Amino acid sequence: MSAAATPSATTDESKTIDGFHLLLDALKLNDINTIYALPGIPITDLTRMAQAEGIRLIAFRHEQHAGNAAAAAGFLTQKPGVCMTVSAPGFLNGLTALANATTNCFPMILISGSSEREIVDLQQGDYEEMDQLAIAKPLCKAAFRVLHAEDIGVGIARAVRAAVSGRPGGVYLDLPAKLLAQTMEAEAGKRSLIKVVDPAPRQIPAPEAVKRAVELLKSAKKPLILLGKGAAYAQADAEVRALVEKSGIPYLPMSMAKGILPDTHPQCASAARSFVLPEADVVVLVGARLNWLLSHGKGKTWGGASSKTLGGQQFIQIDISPTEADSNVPIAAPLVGDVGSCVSALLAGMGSSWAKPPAEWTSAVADRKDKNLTKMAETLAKDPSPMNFHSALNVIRNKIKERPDAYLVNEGANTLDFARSIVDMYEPRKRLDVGTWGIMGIGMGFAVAAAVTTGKPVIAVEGDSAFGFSGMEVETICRYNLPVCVVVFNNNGVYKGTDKNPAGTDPAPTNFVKGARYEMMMQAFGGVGVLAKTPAELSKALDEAVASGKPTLINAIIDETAGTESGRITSLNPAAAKKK
Ligand code: ADP
Ligand code: TZD
Repeated sequence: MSAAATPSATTDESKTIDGFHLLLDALKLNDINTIYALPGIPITDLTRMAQAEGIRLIAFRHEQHAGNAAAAAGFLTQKPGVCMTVSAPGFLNGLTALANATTNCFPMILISGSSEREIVDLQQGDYEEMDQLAIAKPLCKAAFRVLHAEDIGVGIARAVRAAVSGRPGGVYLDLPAKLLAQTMEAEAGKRSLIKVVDPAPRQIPAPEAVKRAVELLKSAKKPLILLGKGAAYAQADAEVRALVEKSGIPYLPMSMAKGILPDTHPQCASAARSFVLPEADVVVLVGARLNWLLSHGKGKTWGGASSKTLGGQQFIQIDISPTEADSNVPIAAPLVGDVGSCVSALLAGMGSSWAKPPAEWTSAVADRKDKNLTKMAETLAKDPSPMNFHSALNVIRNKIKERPDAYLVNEGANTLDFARSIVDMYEPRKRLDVGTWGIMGIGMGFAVAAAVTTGKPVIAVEGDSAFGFSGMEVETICRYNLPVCVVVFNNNGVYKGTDKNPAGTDPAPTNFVKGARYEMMMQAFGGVGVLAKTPAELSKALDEAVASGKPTLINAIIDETAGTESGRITSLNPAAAKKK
């Protein structure tokens, strides 16, 4: 460590170390080489020193996007993504991302500077005073505060372990300003740091649980495998593929599990989703929760007579969290452990002479799928003017087919729902989207993280409303010259652009300025901006963006009457008692 970069070590610099450097050394010792941050009191020097110490520092314009970047980096790398913020408002801005990461089971650590404990605890009115630890606690997996320099090593070790072990999630680490300037003897400081050993140990399922699951699967006449983003996160791609192919069972990927096997795989049942869910008799959930995205495992989606009734399926659930089973419907065969270990154990239990599912089932699925794919091909072949979601997404679909290594970031309502079914993914963990909460605002943060952690091209397909939540980060994309192409699906509003205010001259709540020139935002910071009104123009601009790697924003003009309110989740809108 260079003595020059240790401004707070006063007397004999070579023999002392301060909190700033202990923290950076602890992160480096645990292979954390990137920090997503927004500087200010008390972490400005920390961000500078991180750079001086060889950590990549990506500075954002708003903490939520730094936090989202950290979360996506955690999902992609299985290492906790680290976000650093200032106190109170900066911390709160980062907290949404931390809570979202926890909801999505992504490992991240939010490190926030905080004001002086004595003043905060007596509520004497400090600069940015807030009891951040208390506020963070209920919103994340774990929260810690470090008060003494000699405990920094333990603090980082606990944060890393809490983030990645078991069900991954977000961890908050509170660092009062005074801590950073504390000094201690350098050798003792070095000894106080901990390199965590095996922070996310494999968790092997119990043999009797495996046997139970194999027996149930053997009895199935219409089995189905459902892959979730836990399976994508686990990076057990070969095991999952072996399970699907050896068993011969049709599978359905949740949106961020698309690409674990290519969506064009013959056993992929995505195009027959509404057929396989109610029809299946035994369902193997692999890293997927039976939450709202799967209609809680019951009701009409699953063949139940009403919204609360069970469809009669039996479930095998592979999950690292022992409390996930039975959260919505009874789980006949829970398999608690990591996806790699559980799937390997299932494969071993299935033996070498596994009978494929009855042809009656697999051919019924294939028939339904073919029918729906033919219908989809007809829709995609149309070329309406102005473009609609389908004709614009067909361009994205072709590009990802040509460049399966590219990342697809996706948010919006119709833009999200249509892209999920139209754009096939071919490689694991290439699709990053609104996740479990269906949250808007992840776009630019996720795009930056994908570009920074992999260097691959990133295509962010954004509803115009969705883009607005993180749009200022196009400056960040330009500043770091990242290979990100943002495609804004511009239909002049939230969902659609056609709402009218019946009672005045103000725009309706879902209206935006018509004909907005989003591409000029990218141009303002030196990137490439293109207005695209046809699929040919969109395709040309996308080709150039991906080939050049230059920060690009394509303003894709979409028919403002296309799409529906809330996309595919219209039914979640509460119905007004009195219709106007
Ligand atoms: P999706 O939204 O794709 O359906 P969810 O986020 O609902 O997926 O579910 C992911 C599940 O995966 C969570 O219940 C989580 O506990 C689990 N999970 C995360 N990582 C692992 C892992 N390595 N092994 C097993 N399960 C995991
Ligand atoms: N705020 C946050 C943080 N998350 C949300 N999901 C919403 C608000 C509500 N919301 C949706 O669920 S989708 C959406 C909002 C505001 C934007 C839809 O408009 P869009 O997409 O222009 O992005 P489409 O493709 O034109 O429908």
